[in-house]
Amino acid sequence: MADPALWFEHALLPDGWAERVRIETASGAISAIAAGADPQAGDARGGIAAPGLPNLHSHAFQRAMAGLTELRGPEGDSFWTWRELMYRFVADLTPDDVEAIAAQAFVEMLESGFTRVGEFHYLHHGPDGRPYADIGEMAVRIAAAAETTGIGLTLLPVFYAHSGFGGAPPAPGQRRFVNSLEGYARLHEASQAAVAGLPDAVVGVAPHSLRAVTEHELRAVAAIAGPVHIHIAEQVKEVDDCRAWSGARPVEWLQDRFAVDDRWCLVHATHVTEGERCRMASRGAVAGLCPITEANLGDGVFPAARYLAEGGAFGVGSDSNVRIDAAEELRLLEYGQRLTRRARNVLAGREGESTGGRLYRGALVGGGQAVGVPQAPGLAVGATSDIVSFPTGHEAFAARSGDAWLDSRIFAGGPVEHVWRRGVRVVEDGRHVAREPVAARYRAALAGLLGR
Ligand code: NGQ
Ligand code: ZN
Repeated sequence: MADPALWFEHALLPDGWAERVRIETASGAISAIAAGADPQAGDARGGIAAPGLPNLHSHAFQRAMAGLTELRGPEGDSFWTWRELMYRFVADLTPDDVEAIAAQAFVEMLESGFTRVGEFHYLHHGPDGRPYADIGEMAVRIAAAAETTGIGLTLLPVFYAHSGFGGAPPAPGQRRFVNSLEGYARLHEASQAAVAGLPDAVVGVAPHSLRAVTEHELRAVAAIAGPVHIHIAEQVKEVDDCRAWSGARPVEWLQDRFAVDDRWCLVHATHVTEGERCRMASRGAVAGLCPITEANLGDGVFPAARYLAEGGAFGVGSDSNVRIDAAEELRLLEYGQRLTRRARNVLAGREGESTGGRLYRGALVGGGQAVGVPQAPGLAVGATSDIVSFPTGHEAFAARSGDAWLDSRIFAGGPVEHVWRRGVRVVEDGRHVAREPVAARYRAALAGLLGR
């Protein structure tokens, strides 16, 4: 069925920027693109259009603890002390809470220009560790939040079984995450059922980390179809523990045993050697970078300059959702490189290339690959009609053109104007159409949760 057409003053197409672009959508996909076109009566209009970005890695529930872990503890605050706080927070969450929090997170993602989320979903069971009557109860809630907000969902049900390398038994704080392989098969089936009502959902698999799975379990999980996402080499301690256990570093261990190809998304991969990095790039795996969370948790800095120069695929994710902002993820990705290398325009590939343009197109293509929805570096016929526009009238975009619009969006605070998902406008003038009821439900959930 044809939807109302969209008309933009400017639009990013795969081969560059075009003016006066009219886009038709049918059944959620772009069916025609005409440049140099006049708007027609009834067309929705916007300023500068580009495809929405995929958010390749999120734990939606963590949005509710954003800002609550910035208090200095007794000593040595770290990723691991943060994780203890996160485990305490997770202990009480109900399915209603999870749905309310996820909807709020998804609203904020859409408002920042993310149009699809890879939800790395591991909070499966009740507080005592027993599955809900429907083992996919929490997946149903994530799907409901996606439906409420309109965001595209790539659901990545997580397999989690151990607390450390070599199959160590899970810790009490992890009991809500844990499944046997048999349980996981049921959970995976239930996850597919949970998203069946969404028009373009994708289901992949997510072995949580090499800390949480054995080789045997990883083989079984990776044998299931769809994108494979795994946390890897995020913390130095994780690398050290992996070496103590196996003699190899995490990425190396994985690459020696699995064909880590374009099906795989290596989330963080912060601490890699040159050899590991080159192998990632040449086999086509996506580096799932989450610069805001990686900064917040004190992870370290991924060697993005060298990796991109080697042609490595990457995308960005909002991970802990401590702050949800697609442009800020890209900005911080570049700024981490600038700060450590004491240089500018590090991730642009060649003289004359815009850094923002390189980052935006790279995150579109690599992110799309990771979430199982291949994506061109611009709006293209056949692609889902997931579109973000920026307002030409805003000062941040004044007297600019082409990739300088993306640079102004990413580095200079240029805001989002509208967002369409499958051709339907879900964000108008920077605000999600369901922001009020979603936020009201979120506030009520948090009042209950933190008052409990
Ligand atoms: C998670 N988050 O699963 O939420 C993890 C922390 C872990 C990040 N790695 C827990 N950023 O890795 O064990
Ligand atoms: Zn994560």
